[in-house]
Amino acid sequence: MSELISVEELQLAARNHALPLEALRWNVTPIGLHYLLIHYDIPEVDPIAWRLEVGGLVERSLSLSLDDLRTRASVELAVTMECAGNGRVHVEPHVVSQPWLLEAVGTARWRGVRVAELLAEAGVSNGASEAVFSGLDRGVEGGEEQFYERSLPVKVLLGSDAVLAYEVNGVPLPPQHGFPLRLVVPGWYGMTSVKWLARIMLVAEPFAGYQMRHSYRVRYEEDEPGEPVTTIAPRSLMIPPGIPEFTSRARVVEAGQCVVEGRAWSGAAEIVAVDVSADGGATWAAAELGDPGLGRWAWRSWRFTWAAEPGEHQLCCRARDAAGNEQPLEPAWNLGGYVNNAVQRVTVTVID
Ligand SMILES: Nc1nc2c(c(=O)[nH]1)N[C@H]1C(S)=C(S)[C@@H](COP(=O)(O)O)O[C@H]1N2
Ligand SMILES: [Mo]
Repeated sequence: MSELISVEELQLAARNHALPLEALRWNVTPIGLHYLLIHYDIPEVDPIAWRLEVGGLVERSLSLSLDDLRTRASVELAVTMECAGNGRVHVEPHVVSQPWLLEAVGTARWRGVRVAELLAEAGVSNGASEAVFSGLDRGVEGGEEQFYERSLPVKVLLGSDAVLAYEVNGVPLPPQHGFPLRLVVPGWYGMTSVKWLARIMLVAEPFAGYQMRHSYRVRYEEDEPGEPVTTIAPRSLMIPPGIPEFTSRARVVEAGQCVVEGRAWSGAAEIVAVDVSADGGATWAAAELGDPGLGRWAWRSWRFTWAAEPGEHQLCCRARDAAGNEQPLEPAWNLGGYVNNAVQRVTVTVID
């Protein structure tokens, strides 16, 4: 975090807020505390006139009202969503975009219709390789005017728990989270979960819209295609212990037994361990994992009892998943500042 951020980045940060870290206390994030990422403007959608169009390489095109969707069989999934740019501010050299520190995450209960069921009803035609999800929000990015659009392979969708959600935490989607309907793809970084959905089109060739071809790719040079950003890499975050100083957020903790708690998640495989260090990563000890009450797609709680002795300490936490992916100690750079899941470091002053 050596370079200062600009007023333009502050403008983005003020629009797109993060989860205050103390809100990690809630297993399901109260929706107003869930992070937000909106590339363009929040559209105002008339729910009466609105339709979801399903077309392209399908046997039967569908045009569905909100009532059509709400009267179908529904599922509710607890999903931890995280922005692929989370951690961007910590990579060097500085990457200019939404300046996330570490808190672009939240867990919500999303209710809606399974994408796989809707695709089965429309009938996937031979030769359909991807589904393109189009939002109603329009803007300019990289000099290109566009609606926000992302695609997923049909095979991935049919094998996933992806839902078209019209409710979150028991209420209709708020405007900022995609009213009246959004895609939610568990385990994938947030950019996949297109908000303000208008259309799902099945296509034969990989979709080359801006958000697929240019954004959300791990690239080291402007002119290389790079690798697409897909599932969420493991991360753990702690609730900063003690009390904060207002402007610096520096933590003050009383000496003695200090219970450090947090959450951990991974899209690729389930979390199997969280380790905690109180000396900046020199030595580590295992935290105790809570039960996975919200299911596979939501974060898991953890806790660690720390014998806090007077002085300055740096607390760190590090998650590992069942596929053997572990958080690195140092951030790794790429052009977009994506997928930086380096360990969180919290400096605390312990007083007598
Ligand atoms: N239509 C549309 N969908 C979108 C976006 C957007 O700007 N427009 N942002 C994406 C990104 S980058 C993220 S991280 C998530 C954020 O979802 P949330 O704001 O509900 O937390 O929405 C995704 N879906
Ligand atoms: Mo994002």
